[in-house]
Amino acid sequence: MMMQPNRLDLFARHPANPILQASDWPYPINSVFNPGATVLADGTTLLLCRVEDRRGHSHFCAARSANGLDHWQIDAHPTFAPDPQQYPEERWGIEDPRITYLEELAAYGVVYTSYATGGPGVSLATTTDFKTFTRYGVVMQPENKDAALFPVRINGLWAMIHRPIGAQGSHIWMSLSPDLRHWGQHQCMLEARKGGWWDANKIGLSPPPIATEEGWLMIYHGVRMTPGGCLYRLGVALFDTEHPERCLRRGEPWVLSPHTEYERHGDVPNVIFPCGVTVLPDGDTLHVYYGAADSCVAVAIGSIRQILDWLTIYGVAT
Ligand code: BMA
Repeated sequence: MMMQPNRLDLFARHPANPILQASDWPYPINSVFNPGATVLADGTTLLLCRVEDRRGHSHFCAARSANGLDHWQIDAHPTFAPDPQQYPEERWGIEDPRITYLEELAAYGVVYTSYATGGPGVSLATTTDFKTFTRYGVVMQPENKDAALFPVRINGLWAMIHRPIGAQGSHIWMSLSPDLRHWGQHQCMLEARKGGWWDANKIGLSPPPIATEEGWLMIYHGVRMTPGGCLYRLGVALFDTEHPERCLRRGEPWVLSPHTEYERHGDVPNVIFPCGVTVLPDGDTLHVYYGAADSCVAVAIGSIRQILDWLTIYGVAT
């Protein structure tokens, strides 16, 4: 493969990063990271942030901004908190929300990690206003995480991407459902590579899949285990619109790697972990919202067109 180093950087970090941190919060917290993202009907960007308290448990708190970059209005109290009485799977908190607008239901689907004695599982809730939420409970039992819904039914069925933990590596899977409650027809979408690759052994979905003219664009994370700890980096892959279990192209190099001070230092160093992406009104510009070092929130700007072009050069058909 011919490398063109100047074309490897697909995302530009916003100069105001980190855009949200614990000191911005209206109540005492340890850290804020891994936000889900969506654009509301009035154009406001909403981040549903994972907030960790000083017990080490997480809940979600919404932050809203007109331009998705600054002047964030943060809810005065937790927006969506664990409910361990009725949902024991949330006993140790809820983490890493991923938001998808479901036009058919005129509601947002929020898929998140629920954490308790059984390990991390995947739970689902819906909301129309990010004030009240309807819980569906656990939709993928432990150990499983890194899940998000597709915005539309695929061949008549809802579809969800998730990441079960496997003895032979942790790969990205897809499942189908008639009603968002009963899930089946499980298929592996993307396998972790092996050996010396940046995405060997353990990968997971980052933000929900993005609809493009050429297929579903997936931004995923690869975890490299090193003697100095784990490195969380991002890669991209493209999947067939009608059959999203079919990967069309997969990038070989990573596209974003921990580099700045706020990504390299924090509660968990060397982590870039996006759970949210928004597409700007031009239909091309992406705001990728990520947790940096499990401590704060940052945004990287990208272009769908550039990523698709890049995949034709640096991607391989699978
Ligand atoms: C993953 C998830 C993320 C976290 C990352 C790095 O397994 O638990 O919530 O940001 O590890 O610690």
